[in-house]
Amino acid sequence: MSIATPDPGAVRSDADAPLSLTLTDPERDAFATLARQLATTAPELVDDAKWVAAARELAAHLPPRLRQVVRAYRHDPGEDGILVLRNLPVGLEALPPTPTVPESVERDATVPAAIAVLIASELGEIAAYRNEKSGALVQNVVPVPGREETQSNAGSTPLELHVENAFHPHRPDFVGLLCLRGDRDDAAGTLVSSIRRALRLLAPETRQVLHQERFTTVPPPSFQSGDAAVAHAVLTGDPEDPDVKVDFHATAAVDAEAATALEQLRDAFIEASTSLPLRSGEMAFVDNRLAIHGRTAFTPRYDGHDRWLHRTFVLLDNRRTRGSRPGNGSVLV
Ligand SMILES: O=C(O)CCC(=O)C(=O)O
Ligand SMILES: [Fe+2]
Repeated sequence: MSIATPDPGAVRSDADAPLSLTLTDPERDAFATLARQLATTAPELVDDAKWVAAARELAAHLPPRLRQVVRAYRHDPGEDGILVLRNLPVGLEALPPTPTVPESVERDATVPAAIAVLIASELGEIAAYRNEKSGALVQNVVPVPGREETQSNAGSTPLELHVENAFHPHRPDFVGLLCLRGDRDDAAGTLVSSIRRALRLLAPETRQVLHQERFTTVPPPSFQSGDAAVAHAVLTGDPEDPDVKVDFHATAAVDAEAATALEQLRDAFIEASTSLPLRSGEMAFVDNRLAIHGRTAFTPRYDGHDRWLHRTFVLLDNRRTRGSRPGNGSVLV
C-alpha cells in the first residue's frame, strides 16, 4: 500500500471547479487489495453491524489522497456540492449481469459493495431507511422492466430533480452513487445542480418566499409508508448560502405566490445543472443539503448489460439521529 504523502493544498486548486480525484493505477491497486480484504471479512454481509464496523476501521487505510479529498469535501462541498472519484477498482470484467428485479439491493459483501461502503464510511456514517429498499445499506440503481415511466431510480424516462428523501426529518447529508456499469449509449446522465449556483439566478422576492413555510413534500414511491405534509420552507439558513429541501415531483406550494416561486426555483436549478454521465469505476457524491439531483432518459435493454449503480447514504452525526435508529444501528425508521 502506498505511503506517499500528498502535497498540502493539492486537492483544491480551483475553488470554482467540482472536487474530483482520479486515482493513479497504484492507488487503484492498493484500494482493490483493501476492498478484497473487507469483502472477505466475516460474515461477508453488508448489513451486518460487525462488517460495517470493519469497514469503518479499514477506511483508515484508503489511499491518502482519497482521504484528503473526502475530508476537503466534507469541510466544504464547493459551488457544485459534488465530489467525483475516478479509476475505482470495480472490476467491470468480473461483474455478474446487471440485476433487473424491483427493489434490488446488495446484501453480499462484493468488492464493489466494499468500495462504496469504505468511501462512505470515510465521509461519515453510512445509513439506510427501514421503509426503503428493505433498509439495505447498498442499493442497486438499475432499470426495471415495467417501471420505465416511474419517478423512481428504477425508471428510464427523465427523473425530476430532487433532494433525496426530502420529506424525512433526517434526510441523508450525502448520496453516493458508484457506477459499476455505465450506460452503453452514454445517454444516462446523473443531473446535479446546487443552490449555490441557482441562487444567483433568483430575484430577492423569490428567495424570500422560498424561505417561508409555504410548501409541503410527500414521500417518494420507493418508501412504502410515510406521512405528508407539514408546511416547510424550501430554503433555510444563511440567505446568502442556504440549505435546500425540495423534490420537484413531491413538493407542492400551498398558495399561488409560493407556486410561482417554486417554478422559478426549478427553472434556476435546470439552468444551473450539469450532467454527469457516470462510467464504470466512477463514484459521485452529492451533498444533499445544498445540491439536488435527477437523471436524464436512457434506453434499457434488460440483457444484463444495462447501467448499474450502487447507492449509499451518509449522515454526519450519529447522535443527532439516535432517536430514529433503533438499537444504535445504521437503519433509520
Ligand atoms: O440514476 C441516477 O443517476 C440517480 C438516481 C437517483 O436519483 C437515486 O438513485 O437516488
Ligand atoms: Fe435520488
